[in-house]
Amino acid sequence: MKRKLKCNLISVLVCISLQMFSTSYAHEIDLKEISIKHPMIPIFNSKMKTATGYFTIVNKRNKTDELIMVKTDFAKAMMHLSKIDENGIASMEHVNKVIIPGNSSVVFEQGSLHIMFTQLREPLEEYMDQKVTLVFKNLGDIVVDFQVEKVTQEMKMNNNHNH
Ligand SMILES: [Cu+2]
Repeated sequence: MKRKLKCNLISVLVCISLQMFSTSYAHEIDLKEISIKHPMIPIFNSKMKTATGYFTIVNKRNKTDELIMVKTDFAKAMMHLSKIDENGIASMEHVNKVIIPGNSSVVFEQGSLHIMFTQLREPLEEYMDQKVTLVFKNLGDIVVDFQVEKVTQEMKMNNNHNH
């Protein structure tokens, strides 16, 4: 009897640690109210003075929420929206908040919404995750590990990030 109990306890512990591992590996936050999918920061070289952050927010509630601020220790962070005008000129503007309607998702991606990181404290390095706090009006602060990923030449050429 005693022995069986011990075995069960061990399998529960193994199960918990496996779950913890898979969560951190996936770089994904899945809460009851919200999911943050594939948070990543692409890097091209080690001399970058600015960087961008991409991810997807899935609002699982019926209620609208708003992303009202982004904070980090490694850089100054703000939300930007990239646009291309009728002459094909790319520009971006600062946005104070991003509305996430209930039961829908908002994608931060290249050429659209993104987090702009400036005044980097130290160079970003591949596999060195960076913590970013997303501040929601209703849900409050959610700390997310952004995966720093080296990107291909192709993506670099498409990256028209003019400041
Ligand atoms: Cu920007």
